[in-house]
Amino acid sequence: MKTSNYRLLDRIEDPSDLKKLSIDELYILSYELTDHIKSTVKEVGGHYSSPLGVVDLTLVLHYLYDTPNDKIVWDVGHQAYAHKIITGRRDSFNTLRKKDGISGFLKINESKYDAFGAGHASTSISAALGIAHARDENNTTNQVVAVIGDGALTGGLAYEGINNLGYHKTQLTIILNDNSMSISKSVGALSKYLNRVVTNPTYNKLRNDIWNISGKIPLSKYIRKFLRKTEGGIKGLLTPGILFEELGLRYIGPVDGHDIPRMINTFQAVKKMNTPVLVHVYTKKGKGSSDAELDSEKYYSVSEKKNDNSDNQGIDYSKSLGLSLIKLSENNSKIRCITAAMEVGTGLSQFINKYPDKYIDVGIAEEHAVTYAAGLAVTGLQPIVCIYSTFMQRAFDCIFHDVLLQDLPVIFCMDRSGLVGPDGPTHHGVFDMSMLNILPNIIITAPKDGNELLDLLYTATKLKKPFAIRYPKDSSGTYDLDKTPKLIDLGSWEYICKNNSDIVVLAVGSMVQVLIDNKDEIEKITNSKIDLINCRFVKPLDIDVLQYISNNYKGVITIEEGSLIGGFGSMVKNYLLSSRAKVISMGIPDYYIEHGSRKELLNEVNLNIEGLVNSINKINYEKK
Ligand SMILES: Cc1ncc(C[n+]2csc(CCOP(=O)(O)OP(=O)(O)O)c2C)c(N)n1
Repeated sequence: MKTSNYRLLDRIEDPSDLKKLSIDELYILSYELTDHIKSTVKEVGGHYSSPLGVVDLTLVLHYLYDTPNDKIVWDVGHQAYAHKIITGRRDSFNTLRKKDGISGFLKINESKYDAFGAGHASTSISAALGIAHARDENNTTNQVVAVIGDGALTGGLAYEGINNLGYHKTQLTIILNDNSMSISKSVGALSKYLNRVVTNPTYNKLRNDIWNISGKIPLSKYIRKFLRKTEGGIKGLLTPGILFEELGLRYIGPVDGHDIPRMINTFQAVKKMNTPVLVHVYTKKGKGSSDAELDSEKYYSVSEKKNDNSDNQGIDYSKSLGLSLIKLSENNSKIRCITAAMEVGTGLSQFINKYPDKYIDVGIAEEHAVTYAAGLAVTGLQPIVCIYSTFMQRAFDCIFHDVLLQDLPVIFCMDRSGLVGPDGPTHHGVFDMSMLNILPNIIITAPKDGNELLDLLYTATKLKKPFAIRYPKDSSGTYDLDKTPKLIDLGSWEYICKNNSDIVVLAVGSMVQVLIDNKDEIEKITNSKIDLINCRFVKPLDIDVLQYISNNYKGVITIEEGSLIGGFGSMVKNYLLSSRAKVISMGIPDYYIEHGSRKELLNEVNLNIEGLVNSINKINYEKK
């Protein structure tokens, strides 16, 4: 289709440039945008199949709506690459997700066209309704549009928004971007419904026929009314529209999300409606990339192209978790695994193949995942919620009310704990320890490697207590496939090295390996010997060891990949208040860490050799 080196895309500085284009030119632009996204993301890494699926929809929205005066609120924001490119970020698009580059999601301080920040799912309808109500109060007339995927529509927050919208009616257009996929296959009763309406030719044909007949033949108004009612009845039987209509929204669709003229016609009509409308658009995830169209799950995101093999570090923690679950399930029929739409990311794929009946994907529904697990636990089953640290935040009250208050043995495997890198502040898992620390009944742990992850998981299944295990997005170091799991004493820390030095480092999880790898160098630079303890239990603390530390060390350094406020270090400091030891805590400071590579971000917050050297020097200085 592309015939010259000259790109239309290079003339698009902002959405006003779109409005001059013909339909044919919009199609050419769609092709160029697709090409630009494909080549850039393959180079720098990022989301792939989701952004490709909405290029046409994005063009139509910016072509018809008067952005940024009209507000487009994208859900999650991982799909909004075309939006970024045509709203002034074409030339910076190759800095996507890089330190000091543009974000992979949406940010109100990145562009006036990003009407609302995103990263976590299912927020768009609530945010858009807030914006719409404020508009009404100000008596302005701009349009508000929320774009939400069928995956994000599995989240409870979206229904809370719809419920509120249908009751307090106002102009708000919800575009349901339906590609039948979340990251994996979309789950739930609603996605079945949506699938039926998109693929059900009978209903679509019937509806068209009824309108054609009633429009063309000079019928009496009674017959027309009857036909309309009939259509309503048929629609009610066969489509999900009735669900939305009963909730107070007009349902329009389904509309082919790659048919630009049809979408333009539809949205021109929708723009005139002064009520809440849901436009059901069906799109092809990965559109324009044959690989991603065939397997959108595999091409959900792609990694940055590397010139060396530095990322080849063996198996990561997610994979270690999956293998550990398979191993433990061989002798434990009570294990049930729960994911909130993160099957691949949490390393469950192999487990699911082996134990399809011991696994459930509840959709993007973290609150439900936790309370559902509590329900399983109360019957004697052994639920394991495999969840990203950052997404677990949504379920805070469910953890408190449904699990901990009833002391139910739910196990939380919290992947992506710590700094995740390019996904940035919405995805860093830095608050889980602080969040859980304040709650009674929970055991919080962090393994130093894959083998210890297996042992902690095994211990959790034996203890039958609420139990959280946190681990980073990183290589898990050692994971022995044929290792026999062993019990770890509750609250016990492990001395990794003891030189009878007067400085001890208390390291949590990912930080233990950093110390093991760099201890010699650090000791050389600081001219000091240090002892090192693997603090695999964050709660309860190892009181015996702490008492020993209190009596025997002059300096204590705590180091964790988590928030300093309320984290491990703060608990240790609290315990050692009356000790003569000087305590320095290293961790994530009290601000939101932006995106960048994991290494760059760890350096930014001094969780590195230099930071440790500085801490040791400080202690040595005070000792003098
Ligand atoms: C609260 C929350 N849980 C999980 C995720 C991870 N996540 C990002 S996108 C996505 C799937 C979204 O599917 P859909 O809304 O249908 O958009 P699509 O990618 O199919 O275009 C998931 C599960 C998230 N961003 N937020």
